[in-house]
Amino acid sequence: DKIIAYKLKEVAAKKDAIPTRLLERFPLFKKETKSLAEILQSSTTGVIAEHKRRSPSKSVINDRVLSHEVVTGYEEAGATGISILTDANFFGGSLEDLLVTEKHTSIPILRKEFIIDPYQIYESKAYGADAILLIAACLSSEELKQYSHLAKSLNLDVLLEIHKLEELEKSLLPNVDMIGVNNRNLKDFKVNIDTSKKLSEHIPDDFVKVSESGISEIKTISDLKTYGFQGFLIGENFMKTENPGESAKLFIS
Ligand code: IGP
Repeated sequence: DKIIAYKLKEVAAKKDAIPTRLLERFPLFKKETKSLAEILQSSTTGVIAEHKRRSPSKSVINDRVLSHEVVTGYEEAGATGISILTDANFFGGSLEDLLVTEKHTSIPILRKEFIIDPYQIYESKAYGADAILLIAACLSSEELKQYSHLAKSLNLDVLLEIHKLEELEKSLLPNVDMIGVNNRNLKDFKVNIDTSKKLSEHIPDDFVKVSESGISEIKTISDLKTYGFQGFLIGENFMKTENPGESAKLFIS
C-alpha cells in the first residue's frame, strides 16, 4: 500500500514531464518485440535472470556491479530472459537500466515495476521492454483486463503475478501470456517454494507457468518442472555475488 501510494505520485509527476504522446515518439516504441512466453516454451533452462540492486526485505543486495556487465553476463550464462527492476525508491533501479539492457542484449526483457497506471505500459514500450509484469494484488479485475489488453495491443507479453488462489480467478484473461506465482509472502517476506507447487494445479495449461523468488538451487528447478513450470525468476541468488553473470553461468550449466 505504501508502494502504491508512492507510485501514484511518481506517475503523476512523470506524466507532466513526458506525456504519453511523446513516449509514443521514442525510437524504441517501434522496436519489434520478442515474446518471452514463446521463448520460455521452447527453452530447456527457462531462467529469467533479474537485475536487482536492493529490496525492501534485504535492503542492499549489490550496489557495486554495473548493469551492462550484469546483463551481458546473464545472456552469456544462457538465461532465457532478463528481468529489470526499474523502481528506484525500493529497489534501486531505473529506466536507464532498461535502456542499457536493451542496448546490450538480444534476449527478451521483462520490465519489473509496480504498474498502477496505463502510462507505465507506454513507458515500458518506449524504453525497450518486451514484456511487463502486472501484479494481481495491486489491481482490480477491470484494471487487469484493461492493462493486459493495452499491453497486447503494443505487442508486449504479460506476466501476471499471483500469491494466492483467490487472485487467480481474476487473472485468467485472454491477453495474459504467463502466470507467475510469487513464492515470497508480501507481508513478512518469507519465501516458500510450496506456494508454486500448491497453485500450479489450478493454472490452466494455456498459460506459461513461472515460479518467482527464493530459488537458489538447481534441484528446485527440476522439481518445479514436474509441476509444469517453464519459467524461473531468479534475482538475489545471482545479484548477491561479486559477479552475477558468472554465478548465473555456474547455476545454469
Ligand atoms: C526475484 P529473488 O528472491 O530471486 O530475488 O526474487 C523476483 O521474483 C522478485 O524480485 C519479485 C519482485 C516482484 C520484485 C517478484 N515479484 C514484484 C518486485 C515486484
